[in-house]
Order: sequence, then structure tokens, then C-alpha cells
Amino acid sequence: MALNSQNVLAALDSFRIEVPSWGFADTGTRFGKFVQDSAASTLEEKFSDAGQVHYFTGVCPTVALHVLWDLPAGTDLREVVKLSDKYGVRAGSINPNVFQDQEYKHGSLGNERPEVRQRALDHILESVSLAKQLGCRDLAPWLADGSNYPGTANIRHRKQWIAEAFRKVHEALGPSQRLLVEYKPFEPAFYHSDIGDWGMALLLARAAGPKAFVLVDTGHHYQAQNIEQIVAWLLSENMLGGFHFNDRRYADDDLTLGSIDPYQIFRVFAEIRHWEWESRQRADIAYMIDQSHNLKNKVEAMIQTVMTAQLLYAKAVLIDHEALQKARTEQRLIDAENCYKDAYETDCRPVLRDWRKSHGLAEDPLQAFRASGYTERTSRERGVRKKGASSYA
Ligand code: AFD
Ligand code: MN
Ligand code: MN
Repeated sequence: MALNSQNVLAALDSFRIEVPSWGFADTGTRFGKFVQDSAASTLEEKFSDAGQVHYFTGVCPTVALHVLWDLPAGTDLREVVKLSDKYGVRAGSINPNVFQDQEYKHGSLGNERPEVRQRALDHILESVSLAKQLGCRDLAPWLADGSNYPGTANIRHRKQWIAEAFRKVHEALGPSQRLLVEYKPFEPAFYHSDIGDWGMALLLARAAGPKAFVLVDTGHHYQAQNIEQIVAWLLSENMLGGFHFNDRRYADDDLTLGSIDPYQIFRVFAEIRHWEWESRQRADIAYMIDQSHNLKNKVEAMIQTVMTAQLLYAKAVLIDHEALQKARTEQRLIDAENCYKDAYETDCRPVLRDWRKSHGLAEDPLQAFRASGYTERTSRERGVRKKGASSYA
């Protein structure tokens, strides 16, 4: 495969991916949290870390914010704008949080109690208002709603309540805003999740209105699911709003993208690139990362994910769509498959190094970040405060 580097260089110029604020903070599993001295705690620290990722990679100008964790009641949004100016990254998608408060124990928008449903709706509507004030396009509510035991929930009623609420959310959206409906088959609900798969999310988005789309979190699928087939259907329906990128070996493990199955993410990009080639349009898709690590260094893991996303995207850019279409039409299976494999097996690291060099960026963002001493500095500054806060409460 002759490396069509001009195509790749041009495609990389417009490839952007959003980082999540929560990916820089200490997190853990339900078995415990492993604290890192250098992890971010405040919104400023998250902006600072996100700014590092953008500074060294050049492709992460926005940071997704989680309303309760980043924009608690009373936040002066002018401070958020100041942080954007200071660290060179803007607020990106706005993520309401209707999954952690005690009263959401039996659900939020799908709760049997109308007063709980109303509170959840009010929070999401407040999140729409925050998004408007911050000039953010995408609202990405994830509902943890569901049940843990058979017979304990009226699934149809919950579906209707959620649909009603999303219609109200959609009505509140500004002209250029979007509602991205995320789905997840299980966890924390372990018998049924109200928005359990892409079809449910599609129906809810359709019912909400024309500015609602589906958000595909790559970790939110059963082991055998064909994610690129879901992507192809959503593209065909013009309902693919965006991605939360991560990887998983077992469930929603939020591992770094491509750490387990990079070829799967390549095949997702391949579907998008072929749709763009056929339609002669640029897919309007929000590429976002949704990862949180209790083991890897937070900023390093984010830079690693961004580099992997660029690499897999670059490989997908190499697909010869003419040859692929012809091989498919003529049912030359191996030739068609080799259109994928030739692209996937091409080493795109050199062209990525060239792209970075041509943009005044370090050829290896991860090594450059490590050499910057940022982790050592933040470990000192932030670690002291954490130690002061007794035993990492
Ligand atoms: C968790 C959920 C979901 C959501 C994310 C941010 O599984 O992916 O998008 O938290 O709220 O990972
Ligand atoms: Mn997600
Ligand atoms: Mn998830």
C-alpha cells in the first residue's frame, strides 16, 4: 500500500477529539479509589491538564464538563471562560449528572415518583442553560436508570417518562445545540437499563426531535456486538451524533482506546470514511474520549489515547474506497477485505510524526510531555494538598 501521505496529512488537519474533565481526576472502581498525587481535583486543574494534552497533541481544543463535578450550583461561568483563556481549551460537551444523588436510587427520568422525574428534568434543563451560556453545542445526558430485579419496574412506563422528558429537553435546546442520547446495556443497573442499546437510544432521539442524535460509547456493548454495524446504521439514518471513545476487555472498563482491540476502532472509522466518500460529505460527528484510569498517569493516558485515535484514523484514511467498492460489487472477498487490512497494517507513525513536525508540535507528544516535568510539578503542588486532606478521603 503506497502511503498516500497527502490524504492523511489533510485528514489529520481536521481531526479533533474532545477530552473529558473526569479523565484527569482521581477515580477508581467500586472496590476503591487509587489516588495519584498529580491527579486534578479542581476545575482549574482539569483545564490545566486538558491544556497540556492540547498543547502537546494539537487536536484537543475542547474539554467535556460534568455539571455536578465541574459546574456546581453557584459557579461563576466567567471563571470557566477565564480558564479557557488561560489554558487554551474551551468547554465542550456538557454532561448532566442524574445518577449519583440518593433520590435517583430508583432512577431519574424513569423514576416511578413524578417529583424525582421532575428534579432530574430540572437538572438537565439547567444543564442546557449552562451549555447555552458557555456556547457549548452538545448536551450528553447518560441515564443510569434501570432495575436490578425482574418484576420491579414497569419498563414501558419508564420508556414513556424518559421520552416525555427528552422532548422537553429538546424544546429547550438553542438553534445550534444538540441532544446526544447515550446508551449502555448494563451497570449500574443489572437487570434492565432503560436506555440499554442503540435502538432504544435511536427511538428516544427520534421522538425528542430533529436536534437529537445517538451517542455511541465504544465500551457500552456486549462482547460480541458489531459496533461498526451500529455505526453504519446510524450513519445511514443520519442519527450518529458522536462517540465516547474507550476500550474494554469485559464490560464498560473505560480502558485507553485501542488497548484491547484497535482493529475494531479502525473498522468504526472505516465505516465513517466510506460514508463520507460515498456521500461526498463530512460526517458531523463529535469524537470524544470517555476514559478514567485509576492506574495509568491521567495526562499521559489521555495523550496516549489521542495519539492512538489519530493513528487509527490515519489508517482508515488510507482505505482505497474505489477499489473497495469495486471488489465488493464483484464479490472479490479477499480483495475487499485486503482494502481494510492493507490500510490497517500500514505503519502510519512516520506520517503522524511528519504531521506534527509540520504543525510545530513535538514528534512524540508523550515523550515531550514527560520531559516537561509537568507531572513532577503537579505531584508536588497537588500531592501536598491531598496529604493535608488526611488519608486521601
Ligand atoms: C460512565 C458512564 C457513561 C458516561 C460517563 C460520563 O458509563 O459512559 O458517559 O460515565 O458521565 O462512564
Ligand atoms: Mn460514556
Ligand atoms: Mn461508560
